[in-house]
Amino acid sequence: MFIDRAKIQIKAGDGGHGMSAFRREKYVPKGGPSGGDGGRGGDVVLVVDENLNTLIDFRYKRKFAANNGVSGQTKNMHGAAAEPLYIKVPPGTLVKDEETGQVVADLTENGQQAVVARGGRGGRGNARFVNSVHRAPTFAEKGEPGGARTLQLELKLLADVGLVGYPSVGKSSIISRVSAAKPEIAAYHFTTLTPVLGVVSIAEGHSFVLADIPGLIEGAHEGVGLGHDFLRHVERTKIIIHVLDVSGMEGRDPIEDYHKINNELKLYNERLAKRPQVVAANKMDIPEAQDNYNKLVEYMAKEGREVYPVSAATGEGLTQLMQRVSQLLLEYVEEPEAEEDTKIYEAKPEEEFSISRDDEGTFIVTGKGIEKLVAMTNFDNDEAVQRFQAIWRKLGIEAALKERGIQEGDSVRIRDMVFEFKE
Ligand SMILES: Nc1nc2c(ncn2[C@@H]2O[C@H](COP(=O)(O)OP(=O)(O)OP(=O)(O)O)[C@@H](O)[C@H]2O)c(=O)[nH]1
Ligand SMILES: [Mg+2]
Repeated sequence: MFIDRAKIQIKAGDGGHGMSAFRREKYVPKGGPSGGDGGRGGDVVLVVDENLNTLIDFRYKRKFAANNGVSGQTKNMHGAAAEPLYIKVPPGTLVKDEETGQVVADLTENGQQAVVARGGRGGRGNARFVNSVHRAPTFAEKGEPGGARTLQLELKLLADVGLVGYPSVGKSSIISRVSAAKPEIAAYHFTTLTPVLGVVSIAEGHSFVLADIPGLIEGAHEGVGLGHDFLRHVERTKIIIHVLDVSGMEGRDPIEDYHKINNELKLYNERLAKRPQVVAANKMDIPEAQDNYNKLVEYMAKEGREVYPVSAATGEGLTQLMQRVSQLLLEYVEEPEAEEDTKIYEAKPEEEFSISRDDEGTFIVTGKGIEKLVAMTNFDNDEAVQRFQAIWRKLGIEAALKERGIQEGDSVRIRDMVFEFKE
């Protein structure tokens, strides 16, 4: 089965902790502060590898974590930064944030990269907190936690050509004739449940990727049948082969089918309806087909569409059809991609804090800046706590809490830290 969606959990590395240390010098009882900074945590980076064409590997490995930065050392030695963790994805992978649904990256070109989680900054060592007032700070910052999120990966098949048509017109029979793909073929509708890709070789160095998708029926654009899920696979193809059953063995009129299917394409996406299309009149080996074919040729001449008589049963006409399609591909001029398709979305700027209360009356402070400060503060050290309080006042959190009526002794929670409010 073709897997084209995957969910992965990623975690960038935490920053290394800053060190708190003092120089030891002869004759100097307490030398200057000399704790080094921690190194940056590793980023998590997605990178396109053109040798991949499915997301199947993510079925077996779903969690990825980059290494943490190394902690700072004594003698002002900084900890090493961690290497980024690269995760390979196939071209055509659309990446969304699971929680917000926001598009994080649209990866199409070989080698293209997207940083999907940033490593945490290294904590600063105590040497960095020296100022005119504090000559010998004893505290250091902890490393910033690395970003973590769940990503939804979605692969739109990068097929050049799509086989489109009613169920049972012979789409799978055609792909199995012209490529090495071996999809199931049967006389009932919706035999094909997921798209199948095949490589069609025309001549040495000339090949294209053909996609066989489940049959479409009326209402497909709004989810009737199976087609809707797969129309997005056709979105990125350059040419459509519209397969019609001209044998009439199912009692339908091929010209009517043609209009119904094109209407579905149009309702799904106007651009899809404008894609170059060639008509394959299939099942020509059946005697009744000839009559319908003649009518079809006459009709399509007016429509300005090329029609190719083929039989997937005997193989007749398929070489000509594939050669023509290959020719059209060479002539194909890329449509300019809609701008939003290629944009890499930047993370939101850090928002302010907000205050809420839970059922027990605990004040809950949320906000990226303050949460980061809590994560990076070593609360075992009095000086670090003092620094925390100074920033906390500067951010206006204390004033905001008072405005909300906080009393001495009330609880305040930030992330997993709970403390008692004191003036
Ligand atoms: N006589 C004849 N039968 C054909 C030809 N092409 C396909 N068939 C038969 O038509 C039936 C449907 O063929 P499929 O290739 O499964 O059709 P499909 O369009 O892929 O159908 P779905 O996957 O259900 O959308 C099968 O019984 C095939 O053997 C042909 O050229 N001649
Ligand atoms: Mg099929």
